[in-house]
Amino acid sequence: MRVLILGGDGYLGWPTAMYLSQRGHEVAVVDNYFRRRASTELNREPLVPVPNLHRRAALWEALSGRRVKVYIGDVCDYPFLLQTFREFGPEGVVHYAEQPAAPYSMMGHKEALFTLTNNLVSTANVIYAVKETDINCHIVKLGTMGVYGTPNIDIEEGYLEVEHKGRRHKFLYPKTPGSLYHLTKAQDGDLLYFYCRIWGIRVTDLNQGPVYGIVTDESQQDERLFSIFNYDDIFGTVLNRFLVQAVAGVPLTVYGKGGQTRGYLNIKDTMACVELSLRHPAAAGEYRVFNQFVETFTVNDLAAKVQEAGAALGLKVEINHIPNPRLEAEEHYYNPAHTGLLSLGLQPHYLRAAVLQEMLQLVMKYKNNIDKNLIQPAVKWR
Ligand code: USQ
Repeated sequence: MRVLILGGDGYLGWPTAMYLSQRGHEVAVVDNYFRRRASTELNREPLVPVPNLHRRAALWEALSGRRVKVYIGDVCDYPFLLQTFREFGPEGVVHYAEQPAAPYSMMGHKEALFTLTNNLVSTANVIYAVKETDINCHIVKLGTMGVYGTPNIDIEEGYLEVEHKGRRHKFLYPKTPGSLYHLTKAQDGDLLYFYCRIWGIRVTDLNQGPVYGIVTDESQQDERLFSIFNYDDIFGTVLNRFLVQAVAGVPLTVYGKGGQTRGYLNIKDTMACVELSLRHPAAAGEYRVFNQFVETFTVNDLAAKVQEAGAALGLKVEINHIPNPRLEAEEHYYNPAHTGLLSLGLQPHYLRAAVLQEMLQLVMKYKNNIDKNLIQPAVKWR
């Protein structure tokens, strides 16, 4: 299949490119280097420096004999995007080209407007490019579990059947996002659902939980192929941060009570979920939603696991409850469905002690790169 990956330089984009390329798909990546620029501007460099996309594609080709095409440009620039679609002719497009960090979106007016504009205009451009070039091109958009918030009832996979005054109707599941970033993921989903109904486009929205992991089978062959791995307070996700904190000897930063529960997955499972979705496309006019995670944990569970795995490696890991910079429920009910991807054949990687120890050992190799100033949260929700 010919697959165009938008946001191909990011934490998920580049490993997805290699994963699909390794499996015989014809892959092209698009990126405007926003994430790299923002990391540099905010002095939040990733743990391991990685070469630019052209160089990574050349390295990958030397290693695998497979070519990944690189387009540098902005998905919000419609003429550029349309030209890329015309040239490459994708049968599937993976849309990762959004500003992905909740704290970034809550920094201030500039970052809020950037997040809103980038995430919605990019999605609208993808929809128009598909309509203009090939209405059957399947859009796989990365969503987030965070669109649902933490309601006091079970979370279904995308839709909720409601009975009201004796009649029944199926609606999109109500959305209660907890950051502006998460709100834009609710809004881009609404946009896609609208154009599924109006133009009959094919869409899969992958409502993903926080991802952890440093390497995939493809990237572990050469550190220059690693993902952009952030552990800072803005771009780092919780478990990745805890791994680095454990190695740096900084007490783990549990926000508030630590009862916040989310659905987690290994970066290797993200790759598999995206490929499964591409191989089993949504029908014409279908807005298909999968909840993309494999197991749920509280922040306290994660901290305890990292502490235990660290102890096995001789690391003394302390856990610190610090004031929560976010506004979120710190103890709540959480029971989301996640059967769609399993029924397509996903074979989950679970967060076992050995997996944690392997990740800690890898971080230990780069211990000297850790900047301890990047760990405490600097962005508050209000
Ligand atoms: N948390 C801590 N300590 C930390 C960092 C985070 O206690 O040092 C807590 C947060 O308060 C939150 C939970 O851990 O309750 C998850 O935080 P996170 O930073 O790992 O995840 P989040 O900001 O929600 O965003 C990440 C990705 C985003 C993705 C989302 C999935 O950055 O792109 O959409 O995970 S979800 O969380 O299900 O919405």
